[in-house]
Amino acid sequence: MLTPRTTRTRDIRPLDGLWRFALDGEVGERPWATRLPIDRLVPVPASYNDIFLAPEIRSHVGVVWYQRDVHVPATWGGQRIVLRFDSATHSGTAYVGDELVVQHHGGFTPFEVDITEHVMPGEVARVTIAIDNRLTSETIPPGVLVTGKDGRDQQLIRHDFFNYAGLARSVRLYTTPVDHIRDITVRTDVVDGLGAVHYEVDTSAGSEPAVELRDEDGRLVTSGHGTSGSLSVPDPKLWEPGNAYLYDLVVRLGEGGDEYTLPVGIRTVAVRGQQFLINDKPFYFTGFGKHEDSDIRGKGHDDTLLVHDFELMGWIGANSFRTSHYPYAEEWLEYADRRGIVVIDETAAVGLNINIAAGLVGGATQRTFSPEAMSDATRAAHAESIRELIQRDKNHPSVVMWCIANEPASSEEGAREYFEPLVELTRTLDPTRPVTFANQGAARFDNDRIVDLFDVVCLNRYFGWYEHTGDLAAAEGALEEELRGWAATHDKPIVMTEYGVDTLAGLHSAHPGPWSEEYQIDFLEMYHRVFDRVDAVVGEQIWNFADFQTTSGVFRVDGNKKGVFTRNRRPKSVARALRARWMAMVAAL
Ligand code: GCB
Repeated sequence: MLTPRTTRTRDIRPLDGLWRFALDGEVGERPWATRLPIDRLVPVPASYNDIFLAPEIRSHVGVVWYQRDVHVPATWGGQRIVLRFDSATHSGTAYVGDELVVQHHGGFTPFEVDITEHVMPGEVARVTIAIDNRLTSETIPPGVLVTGKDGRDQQLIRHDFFNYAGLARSVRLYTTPVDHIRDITVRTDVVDGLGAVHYEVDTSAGSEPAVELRDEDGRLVTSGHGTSGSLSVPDPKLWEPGNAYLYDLVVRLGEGGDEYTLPVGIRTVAVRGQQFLINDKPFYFTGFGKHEDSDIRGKGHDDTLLVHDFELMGWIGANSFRTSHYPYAEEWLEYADRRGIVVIDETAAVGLNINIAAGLVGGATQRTFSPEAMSDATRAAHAESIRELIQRDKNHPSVVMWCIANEPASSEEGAREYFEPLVELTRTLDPTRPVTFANQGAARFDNDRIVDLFDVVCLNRYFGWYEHTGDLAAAEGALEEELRGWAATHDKPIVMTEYGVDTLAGLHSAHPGPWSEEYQIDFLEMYHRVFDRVDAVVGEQIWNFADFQTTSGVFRVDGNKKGVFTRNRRPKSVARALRARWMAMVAAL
């Protein structure tokens, strides 16, 4: 499945804007077959939750309906017409007119359907989609549905971010010729200074494509023929962190046939001993775990926020981020490709651990990997989420590693049996990128059961916050002991993919204690001292780039406040200290 682009042979009609909107209980039997009332409109792209004031919308559990009419251009006759949703969180069932045309599960990856038979160029078509936000043990991320004493459905989630839902990314109609390019896969390599672009083209009718590689000035570098092949690039300009270079791979099906242009960055990624190599050079990750999250929009994609977040990352000296805890809108990767920002790309498999709370506050534990919790059905959904992530993101040079889960119960019985086939699947789908998962504190170097299956040790640690709260001296000892333990037992690079403290912007203290801006500074300084003493540490990604919304609870005051920036992107005091460290690292390169 290719990202929709306009080319000589392809056109796009965006369906973003205001759609009619209703909760399931507000409509009759077959809402797609009627016109929904126009008294409530919802913007797309946006999560619907925070837009309206009615609590029954914000905390709705179940199905909502989106609908709009679209004029199919009269000029589109003879073309193949495709309806594409960049995401529907967490599952979508779409109708065109009275017909069900596509269903999709998984809230963070795209789906599309050929609707040529369902629409008439020059006429108006009615597009309706039912979106279900419910999470169960058979979805990724998993959740639990319970019925409250008042008879209402309640959604329990196992992750620390608000369960935003709806059409948070773009919706489009687009065309291709009938005989069209279905997919392109590229892999790049550099051998003895010679670049190689290996390509595979999947076409609908088996026609022979012609391919051209053009440089950033549009000059032809080299060309080839056929559904697969290798293009040699003498003196390649490499895609490098902080210094991106993108070629264009132009694919054509014969004279006047379908045409598609794919940006291609030539680079290599490898893990050697305790080093992470990009283009054969040791790479040190600086940056953040992020969220797609902002006021009012929830997880709604917004190019303004995208560009501003990259500006802030550039200002502070971040060279990377992790798409915690789900695949982000593809615009994030396209922009990272252009800006030379390195991405650890994560599935939505967050919360495969039913004992985290018990671990923090004490209490009875149960088996996570069992038919009652994370079962074979969970794993099947997890496998699908890996397939869809790699299918969508395989061609992005910015993506240097797949992260297939966040904080699973990796020290528990059953973890290995659960993960082994998933790691194998990931490697089969993409043999070129390292694979990792983000490890949770209860799974240490001496009791984790799965790390050896992976290439890089990614650790999420909160010494000084959830443990040794307020005692940075004790936290420093514990952190160093753990890092040295991992380094001694595993010949793999270590990236700290989470470390951070809730910090209330504006709270200052001469006795730097938790929640104050001073404590955030001292906490990060301490971690950085330790990282600098342990050679196997090849990266630091702070939790979190910005404050973000969560479910209400005694642990959270209007969301998680571990941001280096506030939710509306104002820097906390720590930002300058961080900038000084990361800029000095850039200067030393
Ligand atoms: C974690 C999770 C992240 C949370 C964070 C926290 O370990 O991976 O989703 O938001 O801790 O702040 O507790």
